[in-house]
Amino acid sequence: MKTIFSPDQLLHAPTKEISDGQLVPANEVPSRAEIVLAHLKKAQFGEVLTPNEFSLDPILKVHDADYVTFLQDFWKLWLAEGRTVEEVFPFVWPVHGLRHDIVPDHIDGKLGFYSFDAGSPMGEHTWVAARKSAETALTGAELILSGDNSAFALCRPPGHHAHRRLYGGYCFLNNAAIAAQYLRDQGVAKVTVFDVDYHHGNGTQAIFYDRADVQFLSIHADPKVEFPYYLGHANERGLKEGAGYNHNYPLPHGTAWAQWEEAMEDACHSIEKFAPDVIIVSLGMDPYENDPISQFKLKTDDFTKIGARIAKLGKPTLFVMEGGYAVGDLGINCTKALSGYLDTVKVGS
Ligand code: Q9C
Ligand code: ZN
Repeated sequence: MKTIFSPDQLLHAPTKEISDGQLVPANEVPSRAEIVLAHLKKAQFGEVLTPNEFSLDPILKVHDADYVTFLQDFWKLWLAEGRTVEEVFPFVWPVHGLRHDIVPDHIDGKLGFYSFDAGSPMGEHTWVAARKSAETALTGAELILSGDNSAFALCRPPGHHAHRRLYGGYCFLNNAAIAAQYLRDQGVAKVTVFDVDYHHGNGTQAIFYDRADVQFLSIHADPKVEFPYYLGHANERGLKEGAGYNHNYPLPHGTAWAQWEEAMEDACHSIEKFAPDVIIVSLGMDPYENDPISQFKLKTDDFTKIGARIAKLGKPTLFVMEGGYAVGDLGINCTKALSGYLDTVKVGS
């Protein structure tokens, strides 16, 4: 299995985030990607390619043009306002009853308009890194199109929380959604996005919610008690043509393998029924028992089992990295998921 990664993805390097009422050290840091890369190399997992270059078109198929322009320009606007702080945070949002139809000119108004949390630091290089991360996913999609049975897009910053016109949850561009849409536009009829990150993939769900050509399934902590709080409930089943193509598995804090696996079995049956041409896995390693921001209890070997079960679905599969913040164990957990997949595919064929 080939891995795709660009060193430019390391340029987004937040040092702190807002959480629990204070500035705390950032969780979504460059070393996450470096440790995954180091472990894949150590395991002699396969070639590591840098992403191909793409025009903005495939990104603009998923994200609104004004949002992409904001991501490209916010640093300039921040500096123009005389700000010297290197990390950019919103502090006011157009929530219930406030207007959504006029985009403010001021940087602080724009930051709140285009975000849904205060926990996603941005800086000078965030756009470059996010764009490369999306191109990493797109290159993975190209590998699948050219006949590879699987690929690993080592995306960072992650993507699954980003909506068409909103950033949040450390995510700016929805890498998995951009890859799914690209596959559709290249003639792939049916795509499944299977999200195993600890957090609900609210952005991916919202992007495909009224569509029957992209199935979305997510196993995650119950939004009643976990970020992103306002999406990810079991009764969100899709709208219009998309009705029946969205599946959420909210699970309680403390969930360990047996309960997680039960949800995965159900999800896999729905995937089999949908019979996608390609599966994209939003691969978060944060269901891990030692993850600093998660309250699930998966163990390292459980990631092997996740990969193996996905392999049994028997479809070309693009793995797209999402979360996972136990940096010390992130490399091994990720490698386990991917080798669990690959070893099972090999036995099967
Ligand atoms: N006190 C992803 O895994 N807030 N994003 C955490 C902890 C946001 C996670 C606060 C977590 C976002 C891609
Ligand atoms: Zn997560």
